[in-house]
Amino acid sequence: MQLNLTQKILNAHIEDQNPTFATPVEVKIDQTLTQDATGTMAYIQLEAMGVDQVKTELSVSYVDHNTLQSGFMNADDHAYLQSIAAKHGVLYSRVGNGICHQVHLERFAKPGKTLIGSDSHTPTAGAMACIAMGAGGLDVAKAMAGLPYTIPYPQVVEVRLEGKLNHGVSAKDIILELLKRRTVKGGVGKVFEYTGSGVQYLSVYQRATITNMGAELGATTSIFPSDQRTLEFLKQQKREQDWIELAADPGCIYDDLEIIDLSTLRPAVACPNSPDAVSPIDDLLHRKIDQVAIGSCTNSGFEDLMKVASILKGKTIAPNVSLVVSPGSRQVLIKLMENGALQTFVQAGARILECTCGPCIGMGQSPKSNGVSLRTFNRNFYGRSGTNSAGVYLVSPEVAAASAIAGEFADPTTLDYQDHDFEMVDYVDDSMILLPSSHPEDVEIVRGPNIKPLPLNDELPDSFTKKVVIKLGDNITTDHIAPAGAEVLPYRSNIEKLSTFVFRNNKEGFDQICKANHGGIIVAKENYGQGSSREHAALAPMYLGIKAVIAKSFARIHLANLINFGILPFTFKNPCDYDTIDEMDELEFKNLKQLDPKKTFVIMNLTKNLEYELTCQFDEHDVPTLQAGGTLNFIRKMQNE
Ligand code: MIC
Ligand code: SF4
Repeated sequence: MQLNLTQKILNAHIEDQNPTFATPVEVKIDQTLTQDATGTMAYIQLEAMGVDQVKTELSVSYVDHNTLQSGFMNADDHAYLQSIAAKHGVLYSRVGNGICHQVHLERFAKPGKTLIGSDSHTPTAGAMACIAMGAGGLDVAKAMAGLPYTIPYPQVVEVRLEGKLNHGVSAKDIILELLKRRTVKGGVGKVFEYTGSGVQYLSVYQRATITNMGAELGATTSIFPSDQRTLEFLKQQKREQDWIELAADPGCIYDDLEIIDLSTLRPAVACPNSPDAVSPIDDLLHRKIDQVAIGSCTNSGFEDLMKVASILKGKTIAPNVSLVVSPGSRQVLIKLMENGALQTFVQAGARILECTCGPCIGMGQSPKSNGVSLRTFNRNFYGRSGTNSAGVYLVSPEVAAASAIAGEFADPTTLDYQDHDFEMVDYVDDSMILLPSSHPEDVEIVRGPNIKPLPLNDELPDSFTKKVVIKLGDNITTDHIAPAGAEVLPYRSNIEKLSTFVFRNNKEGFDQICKANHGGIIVAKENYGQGSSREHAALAPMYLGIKAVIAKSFARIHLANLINFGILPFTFKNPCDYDTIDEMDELEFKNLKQLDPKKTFVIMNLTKNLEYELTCQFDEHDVPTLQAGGTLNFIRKMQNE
């Protein structure tokens, strides 16, 4: 049978050889990655599972998110992560070595492999023809313990790229075009597989921008074939031995088709506050800007930064603009130092930040009040930059650089600069990647006071009555649920403290409301939990006593996280029921010991005396987990039995 590339790799990693759309399949995982903001929880959970040495081919722990170290908290996390990696057979990419997705793409991703990471942009590695998916930390811990990762078998959308990008138009503009067409919820349950004559003109770095931001479609992942461009990249990384040719079989079938003629694209901009609010640059030209931030796992590779340097060369940024640049990896930074590009940045007036996520996750560089910030990043969700009143616009590195000089939205297609053929020899440097200990038994785990024990949920009772503690709209992001930023991120290993920030931009004092009402129920519209993979967006509400979320639909990773932490996810059978619920209505859930996901689940709104029919967003094999109060409780229960 002719298979597309996604089916080829997935089917080689699952038992069921005739899976149908949406049926749960267990995928064998070859590689895992974690980052520090989600990694501490993942490793605490790995410890709780009693695993000595990881069972994967490769597991890497990166430190790239929380690097401000104001206070002891970040440093406590780093020390814990370094010791736990040494003990359990995990490679450790030290702080400063680069952003996890960038480093993983450069140093470790291999065609044909499966990878899960406790970060939603793990699909970046799909640029290297692997099936790379974001997951909650607990699922990554399970994969490290040798257990498969369960996903609903996806539909595969062929994205056929035709033609060639014009000068000044970027890979970022391709993914923004797709976001415009498909929206932030258009990719749920789907893999976007890139084909067509246009693929050969895109380097691995350009492909990585596209697969990275495929996460914003809500997609399971995105993937490119492994071809001569892949080999070229692997040669630059001195690992051509990892190359195999890999593509879809000719004549294979896809579930859906999207055609993009690259030669017709213009530079694009995602306007506040959603990556799918896409407009052509032409609609924004000459509007004044205040800040430009270049970097993040989307656009911080060698080529992107060389294009930026080429645009900035000999120029100075406009007086009204603050420009920051964060290179994606230390080896890229070293190369930029050697070839003079770094000097160009500094001479132009840029401030050079660490090779970390930095402003992308609100770790500094918040714009001024009502500021206009152009960022080469992937997310512009409300509040994420740290300034709620600011407007964050997502753009390509070319638009960012051109606009930094002009002081207003500017069109790079009219500028003369080098946009390809950058010299990329001898830039591999793994000296900040630590190998695990050869004497793991001697390694002491370092547990500073910021590493708190993981809170556990109670068993699910047979019935409960709880109030609706918050009623929300569409596309609620994990940045709404469990915000990030410099003030909050230090508490990722301290759920009690973290829970005080839940929904702080939606409802002041949400944690107190939950406490006063002994927990509660969350009600929302479409695509609840979009964005990050952070399981904290389930864990912190669980800690506050949230028992169920009733929404019109869910984002994939967050749904899995809710189940993992024993929070019941339901959708409305009749979506209009949403309109009849108000905050503080009392909902009654009964017969949870007989939970049958194939049947409609009926609850009562006691306040309004109304009955609602709900559809379970879990299947039979999730029921014991939910009844036990989450995956860890369930594993413990099994171990005791
Ligand atoms: C993000 O981009 O939102 C993050 C921060 O990288 C998250 C992970 C986290 O919250 O730690 C993600 O994308 O999963
Ligand atoms: Fe880091 Fe931003 Fe990428 Fe998330 S999206 S991994 S915060 S650079």
